[in-house]
Amino acid sequence: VLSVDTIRILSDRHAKPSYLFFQYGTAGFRTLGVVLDSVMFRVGILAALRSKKLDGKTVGVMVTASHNPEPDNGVKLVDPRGEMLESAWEVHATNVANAQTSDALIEVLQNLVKTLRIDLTKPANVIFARDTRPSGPALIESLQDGLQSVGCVGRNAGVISTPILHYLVRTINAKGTKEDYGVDSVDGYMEKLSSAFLKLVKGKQVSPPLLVDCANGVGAHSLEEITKYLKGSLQLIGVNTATGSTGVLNNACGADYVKTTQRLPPSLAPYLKPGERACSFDGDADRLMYYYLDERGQFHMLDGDKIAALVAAFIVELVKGSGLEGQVRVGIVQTAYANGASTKYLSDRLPVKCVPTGVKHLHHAAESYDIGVYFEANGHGTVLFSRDTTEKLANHQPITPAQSTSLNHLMNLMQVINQTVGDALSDLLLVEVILAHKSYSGIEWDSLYVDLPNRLVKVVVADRFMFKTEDAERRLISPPGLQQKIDELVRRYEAGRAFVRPSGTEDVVRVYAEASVRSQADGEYMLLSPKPF
Ligand code: 16G
Ligand code: ZN
Repeated sequence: VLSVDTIRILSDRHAKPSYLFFQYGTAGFRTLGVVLDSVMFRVGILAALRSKKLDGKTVGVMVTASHNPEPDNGVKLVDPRGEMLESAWEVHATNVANAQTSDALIEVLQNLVKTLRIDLTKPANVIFARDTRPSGPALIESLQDGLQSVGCVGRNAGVISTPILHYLVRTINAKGTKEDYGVDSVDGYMEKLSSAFLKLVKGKQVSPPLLVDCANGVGAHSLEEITKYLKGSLQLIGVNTATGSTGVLNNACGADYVKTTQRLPPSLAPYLKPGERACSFDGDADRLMYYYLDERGQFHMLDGDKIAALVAAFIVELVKGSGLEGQVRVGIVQTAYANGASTKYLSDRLPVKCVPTGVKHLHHAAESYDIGVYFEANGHGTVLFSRDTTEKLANHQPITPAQSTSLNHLMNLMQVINQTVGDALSDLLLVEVILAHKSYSGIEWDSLYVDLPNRLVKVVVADRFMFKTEDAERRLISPPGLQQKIDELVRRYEAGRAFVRPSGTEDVVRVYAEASVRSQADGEYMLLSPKPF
């Protein structure tokens, strides 16, 4: 049974503010860091219970608010294969977080143990980490109290990026199995990525020194580490690496700034020369945005859609080159935010699926392909190789030296890619490998297709829960009549497309529009004149 007295004593020290409601959403719990104490304590308990339920497999807890402002914080659970928490448990998490008193909490927990038939005699293994936010250390202590209240010690992985935590969870659980995923340490991660990278770029001309905007977040640490392993083959120059300063995280820098403003972070302007490319991580280093200045100094963005196009085309080429065409199907997953031009480019070549926003939906859909490439336009994405495909590649007998080379490249790509979740550092290495192989500059990469001009704005409404969508968020079913109005507007514009969806992370609805001409994509938006992005 649960040691009710211990839980009560510790829970009283982490009382829930009665006026707040917490929701486990697309990004876990996320709100102001100062109100998250009770949530952290309870997530500690829940993580331990989830581990017990999964027969003692290791479960991850990541404390971060990603690209959000510095005072925000959040927490999400990571399942044993390094994936997002199973959705059924999102509801349990919400219930646990909202029990008003310690007694109410104990009751919710006891119910959970009973209905889910959790065997409390099983061990609980939890690994946890945080990003660089100032509110992090105190929140980690609350989390540890939660773990302790159910007799779980947990492993503190310190301050690391979200994708490294996902990697650690997977490696710990895969250890000693057929699906071994590497060594469960930051060094193991760096070693795995960098050694595959070095093999892939051997004898190739790699990028000149590359500026990497770390958003003043934990990605700066990853960048510093990987530099030691890259042995000068790729020079990465960190900008916005001030993780010790307050007030700078994600401030006028980082992947989200680039995507939403479609601008160069001002802090990079002194360094980036015409013709050169650079990239930005977000605050927890799971998103990556590339961009370059053309010869006239004009800014061009290479977002998640452009990364998907680059990566998918390269993988298809390698699959063909290995002699596996027809045996290994490559597919793409996007969301409604994918630029229409990218969808056209990709669907002319490959199967493309559209799913609702949120990594768990993309990841899940990508699992149905032999090799599934998924990217959100915002720069979050990765590539998944199915179990069968992994075996097929390992057992495939190439019949020519060229086939053997392609196959080797594919096997090494699998090692560079963090298959658990989007990973800015791993994606950066992946992109640089491909650019080196294709001898592409930013300009050539960009010319795979031309983005349709688009506009994304947020609109404050009285009740965003009135907005209900279907068809992977591309159409509204409520409020009644609104979709017809959108359809009428969109019909007036060439290559027009627009959708409205309620945000899962902010109290707003998002409005996206694109058309073949900039003024048209902006058109009706100007009439509405809400706040940008
Ligand atoms: C979260 C999601 C991200 C999505 C974004 C949309 C995860 C790990 N993160 O950050 O994938 O793009 O929410 O936010 O799933 P929105 O619903 O506010 O537009
Ligand atoms: Zn992030």
